[in-house]
Parts: sequence; structure tokens; C-alpha cells
Amino acid sequence: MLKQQNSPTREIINLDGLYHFKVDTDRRGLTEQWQRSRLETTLEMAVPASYNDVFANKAIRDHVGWVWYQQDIHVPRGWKDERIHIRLESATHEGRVFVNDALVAEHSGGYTPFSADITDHVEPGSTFRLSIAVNNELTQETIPPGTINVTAAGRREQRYLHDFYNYAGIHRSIWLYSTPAMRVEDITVVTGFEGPTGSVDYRVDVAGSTGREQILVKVLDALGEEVAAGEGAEGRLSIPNVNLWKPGQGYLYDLEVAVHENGQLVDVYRQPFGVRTVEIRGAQFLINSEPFYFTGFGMHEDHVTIGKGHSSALMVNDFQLLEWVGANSFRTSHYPYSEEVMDFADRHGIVVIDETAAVGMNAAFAGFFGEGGKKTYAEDFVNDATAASHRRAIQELVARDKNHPSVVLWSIANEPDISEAGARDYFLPLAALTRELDPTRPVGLVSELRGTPEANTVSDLFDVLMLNRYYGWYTQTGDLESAELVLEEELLKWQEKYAKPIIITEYGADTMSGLHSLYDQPWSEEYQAAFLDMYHRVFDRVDAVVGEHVWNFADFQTSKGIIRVDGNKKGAFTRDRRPKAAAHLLRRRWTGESGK
Ligand code: BDP
Repeated sequence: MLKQQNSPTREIINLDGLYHFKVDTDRRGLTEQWQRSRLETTLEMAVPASYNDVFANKAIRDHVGWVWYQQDIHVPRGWKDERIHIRLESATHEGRVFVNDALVAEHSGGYTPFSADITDHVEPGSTFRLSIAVNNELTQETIPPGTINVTAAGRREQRYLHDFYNYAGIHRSIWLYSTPAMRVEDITVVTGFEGPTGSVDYRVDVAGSTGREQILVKVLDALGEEVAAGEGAEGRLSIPNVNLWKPGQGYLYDLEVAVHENGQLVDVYRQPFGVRTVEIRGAQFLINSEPFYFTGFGMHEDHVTIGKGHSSALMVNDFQLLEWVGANSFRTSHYPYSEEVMDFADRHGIVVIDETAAVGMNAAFAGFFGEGGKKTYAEDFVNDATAASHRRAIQELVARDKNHPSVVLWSIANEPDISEAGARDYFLPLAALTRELDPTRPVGLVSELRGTPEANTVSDLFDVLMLNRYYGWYTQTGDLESAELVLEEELLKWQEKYAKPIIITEYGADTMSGLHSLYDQPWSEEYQAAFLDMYHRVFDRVDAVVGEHVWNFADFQTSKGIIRVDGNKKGAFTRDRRPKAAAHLLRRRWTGESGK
């Protein structure tokens, strides 16, 4: 799916800003068709942002169900002969879009974009009423899954087994845009190189084809100079003296695709891309045929007040901190991040492990909520409907992110149960689907402690082993000596059994910024630093370890619970992005001599 873009044949209007906002407390909005008139409300809500922390109102923060956004939108009168589209970069977790009275789009999956052609519903030169209903409910049919309970006090309550707050709303931008009737609908770019010559295999899909169009393509370098050209909907182009996209050096080209008819330009679209290769060889992860070692974090889209709302200023700051600390990569734990983040990573040479929102699919975690003995792959938890949503989540992620050079690895789930009967049948088709959609990138899933080298039934299905480990925190608490032994022993077993690259996708300790101790005191800054230091010694002794992602980049908000104190505090930075002692330690390792 292509993003909206300004071009000589296309125009875009950003629809961010304040919307009339109404919480559908009694679940009447859809049946009463609130889209048909002005919302009865005095509340206003900003897009993009999570609504939860914006209002000083507990009922809104904890609301389970639909909320409505509404605004009048003007359509330029110059768009008379154009197709007119609306695109939401996300609506978390389910969105319905109405133009005046009509439903024009519905989408489930809170972190991927969707769009609709609304030409037949609007009049250029006039105004329409845009209403967007957004539902935050998580069920067995959603990714991530969840359940809705009614509390003893009669309140509907959302439960879920993942460890981040269920922020909701319109987290990313909304766009109105025009295209010609015949237009570039999709572009796929796959790159390679041989010596100094780059290769670009491209495919263009055209919508509204008249059957008489001619497709012309050009490769433009970073200065806008043409370096290759061709014709047709598919082909291979060569770039002499190619500038590779490399970690730390995000060199980008544009593939300019022009659709002509009768010698006239009809549509033109520029798709940025980088020339790079990714390959697994034995236990090595190669980018451009060179071994790559991942340093960085599992992150979250999470900030004070705006929750999971995108902010360009806060995004730039996060990338600046990644650079300061010497991180070359991150994982989009535990859902696809905003398209602006992916574009920024491309331009700045930051390597990304791109993850679906399949998180919390593990009955073992239900024990925390007093539901011991539950099964994961069962009618009342991860079932066929969950699998269908999971397939869609993978399809939408690959469709959105396939052309990003920064993305080097797909992570199709975080910490699912991988040893229970049912795990292999569940993941085998999903691994195959991901490879079929994108044969060019390795595929993995992230696993937790219980999926040991002996017990798991799925690790052979994947190209990379991504492991989350908390020895010294959840087990061997405060005992780093023992933790060091069991960690090394386990990693050596993985290395021996699978001979695949291992990325430690999570290791970390909750830490109260400002708490100090002379002893191995969990929650102190010293303990977090010593914990990370211990892991690093082990990583340096295990050859198959090709990456270290600390959990987490920054402290983040979670649902309430007795093991969280106003959120998860495993950040190297606080929630307002101040460095803990651990951040300085990481900086010494990742920018200095001491790393692998
Ligand atoms: C892992 C999860 C992550 C949690 C982390 C933790 O992947 O989402 O936040 O542990 O416990 O289970 O801090």
C-alpha cells in the first residue's frame, strides 16, 4: 500500500488537529448512527494522540468500547476530475470512517493504515462531515488478543496479557488526497548488488488501468540525478557505482514511476528505496555480505500525555538518544510503529526488526491474573479467529513496510507459547505465509524463558533465534553470579542445537531512577548496570549471539498491577527521556572499544 504523496499529479491535505469527541458510554453510537448529525458533546480531542491521558477523567481513561471523532472537512474545488481518498495511518484498534451518513471504510488492527476512495460521497468545492468511530476492545478475534470482563462492581473491564497500557484513539495522521483515476497503486522494490553495480527489481501495480498506459521508471540518486531508467510494469534496472544503504549510513534512491497515456503524463509517484542485501549464513546475520551485530533496544511508542500518539519532535528526540547511546538498531516491540518512524530509520541508517502486534498469546502469563492452568491454543484463547487476524496482521505489515531498507527481519509474534501442543500447527503456516509474501527477508519470532531449546516445537521454522531473558530479575533475583551461569549454559545449548544467529531481543531490570545501593539491590541504578554488564560478558563469550537489545529504551506505561509501579521501569532512560546510569554504561559499550 502506497502512502499519500504530493506530486505533480497528486495533492494531499493533512486532517490532523482538534475533533469533536464523544465517548460512547452506553454503546449506542452505531445503532443511533451518530454520524448523521453533529455529535452532542463539548469535548474536543487532538489527532494524533491517545485520548486516555488527555482528559482528567477516570471514566474516559478506563472506557472500553467506541469513541467518536468528528470534524467538517473542505474538499478543494480543483479536485473535480480527480479520485478523492481518505487515509488513516492507524485507528487503535478498530476504526469505522463515515463521510456524511455513509460508512466508507472499516478496519481492524490498531497499528496499520487503511484508506477509502470517497469520490462518490463528496463534492469538490464543498464541505462534508467526517466522523470516525474508534473501538479499543481486544477479544479472541483481535491481534493482540484480550478479554472483556465485568467487575464485581459492574464495570466493563479490558483484560490482556501483554505488558503495556492499552492506549487508544487516532494515534497517527489522517490524510485527504487526490489521485488521477488511473494511478500507481503499488510498487515493490527488491535490491541487490554485484561489485560496484546495484540491481533494482521492481514491480508496479496500476489501478484504473485503461489498458493503453505506458509505464516509465527512473532511478534518481540522493541529489535527484537520474542514474537508471526503464519501461514496463516489471523489470530490472542497474545502478552503476551504487551507493549502498548501510547501517549508520542511510543512502536512499527514489524509484520514480510515471504512468503515461497517449504521450501525456497521467500519474507520477516517487518510491524511496535503499540498495542493500540481507542474508543468514550459518550463525551470522549479514547486511551487504558483512556480519552485522545488533545493538539497541526493544522500544515502545509511549510518551507522557499523548500515550501512543505520534509526535515528530519526540520521535526525533528518541532517534537522537539512540545515536547518543550508540544503538544501531531497534525492534518495533510490540506492534508496527508509525510510518514516519520507519521513514526516519531509512534515512538515518537505523536497522529495524519489524514486529506484528501479536503479543500476549501465552497462557502462562495468565497465572499473574490468578488464571493458572489455562491453555493457549484453545477455543477460549488463541483460536481460528485469532489465527485469521494474525494472518491479516502479517499481510498488512509486509504490504506497508516491504520497501523499507531499514527493515531486515520480520518478527511475527512476541513471546507466544511455543511448547504447548498446538504451537507448531499454529506457527508453521504463518512462517510460510511471511516467506511467501517476502522471500527476501529472514523471519523469526521472539520467545520467552519457557520455550527452552528442548521444550520448544517451532524454532526450526525460523531463520533467527530471538530470545527474551530475565535471569537475575524474574529468576535468580539479586543473584547475578548464578544468573550468569544459567544464562551462558542456556545460550550454549541454543548455539549447539540450532547453529543459527541468536539475537537477545530483551534483557533488563526494573530500575527506579535515583535509587542507589552499595549492594545487589534490585530496582537500584547500580543493579541495572551490573545486570547489563553481566549479560554483555556472556554475549561476548557466545559466538552465535549477533545482537543485544536491552529491554527497554525508556520506562513506559502499563496496565495496573502489583509488579508495576506506574508502569514498567526497565528503561535505560526514564519516561521523560533522562539517562539512568545504565544508559551511560551502554554508551560506553556501544560507542567504545569494549563491545563485540
Ligand atoms: C517480556 C515482554 C515485555 C515485558 C517484559 C517485562 O516481552 O513486553 O514488558 O517482559 O517483563 O515478557 O518487563
